[in-house]
Amino acid sequence: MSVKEIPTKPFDGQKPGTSGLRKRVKIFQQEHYTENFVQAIFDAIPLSGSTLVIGGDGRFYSPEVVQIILKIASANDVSKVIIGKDGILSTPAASNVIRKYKANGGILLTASHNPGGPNADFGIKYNVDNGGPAPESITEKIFARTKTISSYKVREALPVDLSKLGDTTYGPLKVSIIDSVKDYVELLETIFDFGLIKSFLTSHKSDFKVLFDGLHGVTGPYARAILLDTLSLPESSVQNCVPSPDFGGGHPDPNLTYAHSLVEVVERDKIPFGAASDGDGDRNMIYGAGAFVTPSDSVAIIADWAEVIPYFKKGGVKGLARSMPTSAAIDLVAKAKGLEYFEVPTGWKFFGNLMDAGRLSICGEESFGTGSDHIREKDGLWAVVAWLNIIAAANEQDKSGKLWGIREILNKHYAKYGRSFFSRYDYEEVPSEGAQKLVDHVNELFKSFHGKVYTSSATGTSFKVANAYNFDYTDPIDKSVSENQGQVVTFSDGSRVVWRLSGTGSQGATVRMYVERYVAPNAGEKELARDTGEGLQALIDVALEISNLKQFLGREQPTVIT
Ligand code: VG1
Ligand code: CO
Repeated sequence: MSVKEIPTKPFDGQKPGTSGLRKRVKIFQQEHYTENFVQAIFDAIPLSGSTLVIGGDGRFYSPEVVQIILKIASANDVSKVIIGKDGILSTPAASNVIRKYKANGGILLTASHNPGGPNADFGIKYNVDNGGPAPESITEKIFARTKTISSYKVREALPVDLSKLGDTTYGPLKVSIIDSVKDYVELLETIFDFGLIKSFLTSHKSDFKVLFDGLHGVTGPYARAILLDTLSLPESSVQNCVPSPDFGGGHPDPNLTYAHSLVEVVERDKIPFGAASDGDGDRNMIYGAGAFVTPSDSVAIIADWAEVIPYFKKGGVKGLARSMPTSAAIDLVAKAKGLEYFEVPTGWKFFGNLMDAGRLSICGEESFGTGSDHIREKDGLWAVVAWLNIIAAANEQDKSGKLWGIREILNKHYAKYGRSFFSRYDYEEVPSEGAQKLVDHVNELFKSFHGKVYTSSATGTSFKVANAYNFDYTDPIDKSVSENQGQVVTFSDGSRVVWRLSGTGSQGATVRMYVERYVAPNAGEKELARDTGEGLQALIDVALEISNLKQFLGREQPTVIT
């Protein structure tokens, strides 16, 4: 079993985006393509003698890629790999395994919420020893290496049977196949008050039903273990919880558009608590009958209620954070509690340094990502159980017998802090040229923007520009700088519009437009309870008009509205 050196040539475009390298499966299947990228990881990061974790969402082409990684890892003198059974580990579970077993890093095979299957997407992401996504300094090194690579190393041995738990070898490489779910469930048991949640759910079997939709992604087995085995909920509390390599042909993204399987059943059966997660298990949507929680509100509410969660009660809350486009709802909680808070660029990798430095406990992104410093990835099921914990605690606190559900928690929050109406318009897979023209146009406007007044023709509401800038970020811990992370316009009433190009698409360009308008608690119940689309209509009109977006992108309507 000698090491062979295989000659190769660089491929264009192996640049990891917001969250790893994501391309069509067909691209990864080209001869040498996957091998090049994996070897570039080993060339960019010293991993000889190290322990690596391998896992993923089980999407189409994953089993083949696990065997490719074994060949290359073995030839590059990696000493041990820990693999989730059948190559499966949700993204949060992989982060936990890296931390728990003190591995040097991990390779995650996922394209998250992007569809899977032979004609859809695959992805490879490298995580570092804190369990989080590699920072830009490392992904840039990997990308640089992909541009000069001329050969990769392999050692051929018999393929490892990924379905058999236990220890084996691949040449000199030690291989350990572990249960995909067990460590993760044990982790959540140290965080939440499962006793309280269980007793609440058991005593409200008839008036507080729960429905979790795995969207055929990786979370199915995790959700079953937590909701059915640990919390004793009935089988009818989960749906689409058998992971499939093409996610049942669907788009495993928990939002109101793609998670319609959940929305329909929740509304039809009037289910008070519904939730869904994405393909790799790091995203979540909380949605009960007539009550949708925006991710920006969700993280603010979890932060506000943190002390009912044993993990935070014991360890305290060190600081809060959100990605730049996320609404400022969490900032208000931080101010009220006297906590430090941060605004970082889009992508979970920007939270890691703050957590490692002990300055951040709870954070989130508007893109249905919520999490804490228990690991270094966002965590879909963590957020679901956090909400159950909060609801159980709210019911325990209120002795009047009133039933607290999602709506009651939301209303209480708005009455105390006001409400940040928030929406995101996505224009997916538009021509890259049009997207660039839009960016250039907005930059041009920025030069003479201050003080300009824009009026929505539909509603007559006016907005006066207060500030306009490109968002640049300097990491408070390592001082690394990330420039041009989105174009921001703020208005004198505190409203805000952001335009950003996505870094996770696999084809063309995707433009995201984020709009936010704050309404103070004294605006009254009626104003606070308005429909999101209605509350934001005037601002959206103005945002579309000033950016000339429809003309540049050639699209009348966004692909997705969240
Ligand atoms: C999107 C989201 C971002 C998220 C990223 C990865 O990135 O906007 O908030 O961190 O996806 O999520 P972009 O660059 O396309 O806007 V996941 O669930 O794909 O790991
Ligand atoms: Co994901």
